[in-house]
Amino acid sequence: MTVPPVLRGASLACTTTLLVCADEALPRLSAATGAHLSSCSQLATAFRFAGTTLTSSEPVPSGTLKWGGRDVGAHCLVRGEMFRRTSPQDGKSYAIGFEMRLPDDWNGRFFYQANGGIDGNVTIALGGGGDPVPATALEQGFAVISSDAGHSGGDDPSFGVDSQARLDYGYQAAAKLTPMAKALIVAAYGKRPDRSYFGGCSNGGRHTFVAMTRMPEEYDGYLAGAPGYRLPLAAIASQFGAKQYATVATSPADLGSAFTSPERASLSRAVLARCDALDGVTDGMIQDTTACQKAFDLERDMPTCTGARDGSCLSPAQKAVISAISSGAVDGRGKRFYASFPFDSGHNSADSAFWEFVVPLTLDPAGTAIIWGVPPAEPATFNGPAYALSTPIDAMLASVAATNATYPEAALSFMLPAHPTDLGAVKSRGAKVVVYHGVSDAIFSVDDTTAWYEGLRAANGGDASSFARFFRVPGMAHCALGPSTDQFDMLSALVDWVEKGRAPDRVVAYARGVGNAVGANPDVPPGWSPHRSRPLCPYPMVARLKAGATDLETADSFVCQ
Ligand SMILES: [Ca+2]
Repeated sequence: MTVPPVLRGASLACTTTLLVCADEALPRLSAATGAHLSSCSQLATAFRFAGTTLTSSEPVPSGTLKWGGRDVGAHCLVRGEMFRRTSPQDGKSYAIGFEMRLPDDWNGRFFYQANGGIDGNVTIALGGGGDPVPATALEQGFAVISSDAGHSGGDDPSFGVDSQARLDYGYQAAAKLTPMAKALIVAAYGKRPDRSYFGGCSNGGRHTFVAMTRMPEEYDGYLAGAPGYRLPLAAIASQFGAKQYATVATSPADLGSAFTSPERASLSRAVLARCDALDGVTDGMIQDTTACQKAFDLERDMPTCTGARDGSCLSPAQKAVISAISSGAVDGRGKRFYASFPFDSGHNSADSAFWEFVVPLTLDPAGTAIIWGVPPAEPATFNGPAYALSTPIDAMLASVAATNATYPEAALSFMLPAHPTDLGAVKSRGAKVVVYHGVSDAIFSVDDTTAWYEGLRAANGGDASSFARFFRVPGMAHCALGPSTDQFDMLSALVDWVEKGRAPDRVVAYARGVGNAVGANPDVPPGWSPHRSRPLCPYPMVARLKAGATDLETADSFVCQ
C-alpha cells in the first residue's frame, strides 16, 4: 500500500523558491496507526504464501520474554520456513528459517531484524535485542521478523559450498522474506504495515546497506549500526592484521601476545592524553575524532620500550605493526583495499581481544575461503589459522572477486551494496537512513563508514542530512561496549524523522554503569556516573560543552557543533 505523502508545512512556503528549498520539499510519509491482533493460532494452517510453510503459531503471554527487567507484552509467535530444497553441491537440505513476533497491540509498523555474524540462527525477533537498546522494537509495538538468512548451524561456514545459500545470505533471503512478512501481517491484523523499517548491527548493518540499495521501495526507514558493508574486504583486512600481529607475538599460539591488554590500555591512555581536551573538556571521551587523528602521533605519544615489555610501552616492532594496521590494510602492491582505523579511547574494550586476535584466525578465514571464495575451500579439512597466516592477501582478494560456472556471482557482488552512495530512490520517496558506528570498533572501521557518508554527501551536493544522518559513537567498540555511552534509541529517532518530520539533530546516549537494567558495560570507567549521558551528534558535528555548564555527567551540558 502506498500512502500519499504529505508535504511538510515549512515546504509550502518554499514553492516559489524551489531551488533553495529543494530538500525541504522531500515528501513526508504519513504516520502509522495501530491495530489489534485478530488471529494467531489459526495462522499456521490458514496462511498461504508461495514457497512458505508455517510450522507453528501460538500466543505468547506477557512476561514470557523480558527485556531490561520488564515484561515484553503479549504477542503471537509464528515460526516457519521458505523454499526448502536440497543442495546440488553438498546434498544437504536448506531453507530460509524465520520467526515473526506479532504484538497483540500493534503500532502499525513492521521491523525487519537483520542479524549479525554469518547469520545461521533464527535469533529471537525482539527487534534490536542483539544490542543494549533501552527498549526493543517488539516492546514498542512493532511486528518483528528474524531469520537465519537461508542456512542453519550458527557459525558453521560450510553452507558456503551451496551456491544458493551464499546468495540468500548475501541479499536474497531478505528479498524473499519481505513480501511474505507483509502478507503475514495482513493475515494477522487485517491490513498491511503502514510503515516498514529495516535494521541491524554489524552484518545486520551490512544487510541494511544492501536493503536500502536493493529494496528502496520496501522500507521507509533504514537503521544501520557498525555496517560491515564491505564485509569480505573487512575480513581480509582483519587477516592482514593477523599476519602483522604474528610477527611480534611472543607466543605463536596466541596472537594476543603481540599486543596485550595492559599495552592496549596504555595506548588508550596515550590517545586520551593527547585528544581528550580537544573537544573542550577532559572527561575521558574523545568527541572530536577527526582532530584527534591529526593530533595523535603513535611514535611520539606512546612510550617506546627501552628494555623488556612491561605493558606501559611498545617496542619499535610493535609500533610498526600497529601503525600498519591503523593506517589501513594494503595489498601486494601497497594499495589500500579497506579502511584505516582511528586511534581512540577504547583499544582495550572487553571485546577487543576477540575481534583483534580470535576472529582473524577463525570466522574471517572461514568466511573468505568457504563462504565467499571461488571455488570454496573444503570445510571438513579447512584450517583457519593456517589459511589466515599463510595465504597471500592478493590471493584472498582474487578469491572473493572470482566466479565460475557453479558460483556465477562473486562475493563482492552478493555481499556488498552495489552503489551505496546512490540513494536517490530512498531520498525521493521520503524514506530516511540513520547510521551509527563506534569509533573504537576493532573489526569494521568507523573510517569506512565515514568515507561512505562523505561519498553520500558529495553525491547530494555536499549535504545528505535531509534524508541520511551518521552518528559516530566515541569510545564504543563493535555495536556496544568500550568506554562509551552505548545505550540509545535510534529506532525511535528514525520513526520520528520518517513519520513526524523531526530530523534527529542529536540522540541522547547513556553509559551502562553498574545497575543498568539491560546489563552493565564492564568498560565504563569507575570515575563516571553509572548513568552518564551524552548527545550523539550527526556527522560532522561533535558534542561540545555548553558555555558555563559544569555537570559533566549529563547530555544537557553538551551541544552538537
Ligand atoms: Ca573530552
